[in-house]
Amino acid sequence: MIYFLSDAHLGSLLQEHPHEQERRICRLLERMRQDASAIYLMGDMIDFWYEYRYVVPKGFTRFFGKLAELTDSGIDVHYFTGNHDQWDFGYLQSELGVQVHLHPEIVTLSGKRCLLAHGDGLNVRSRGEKIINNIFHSHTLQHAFRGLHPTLGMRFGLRWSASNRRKELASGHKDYQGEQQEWLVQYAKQHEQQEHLDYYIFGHRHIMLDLELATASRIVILGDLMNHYSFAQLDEKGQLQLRYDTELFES
Ligand SMILES: [Mn+2]
Repeated sequence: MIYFLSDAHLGSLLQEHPHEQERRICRLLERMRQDASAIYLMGDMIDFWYEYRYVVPKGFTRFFGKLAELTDSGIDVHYFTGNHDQWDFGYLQSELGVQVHLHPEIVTLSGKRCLLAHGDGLNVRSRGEKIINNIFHSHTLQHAFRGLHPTLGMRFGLRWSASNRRKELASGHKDYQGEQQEWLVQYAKQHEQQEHLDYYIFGHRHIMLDLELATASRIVILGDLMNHYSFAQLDEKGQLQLRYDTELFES
């Protein structure tokens, strides 16, 4: 079985019970370990990650420990960076043994062609998000940020992240907006016109969506690991299913 999960936003200032959340995610990963051939973390697992030259953000001990345990036991763990945890410069790979992916990828899994992406930066409508994305990827700015004392950098990052989330929650875009308004659906539809794929798998939106596109392909948005505790699984026959963690523990 191949599993996909995203958006834990571990360490978020808005999380009321951080250790409970982390333990729950570890239990989920431990249950997946029983039959996983690969696990894909699809972005924003950490609310604000920035790898300094000699220092990394505190926390995530159980989560990181679990990831190291998974990779040590021979399971492929893929770590797609999201818009909150893209500032990794090799630490996660060397320390945890995960394979880090900085960009969307098209891969064949269980015989199915899949586009895997966190989902940020694919907004075909908003130029604003593209501009922000370019700024965040700018080497000059990354370099400047790296020179800041971590206390300042982390304070800025965590506050930026929390205010981002508050804005999202207040904007009324929290719930599914319908095919026309959901730009990840629009992105998948546009991509289908160029190249047919079986599955489009995204995080980022914090909604659970499993939608058949007209072209006999499907888009799955994974929900999150803050409220939904949802994930997707792809079996050996190529069947993709979106589930809750309570379902996993029942089976
Ligand atoms: Mn995101």
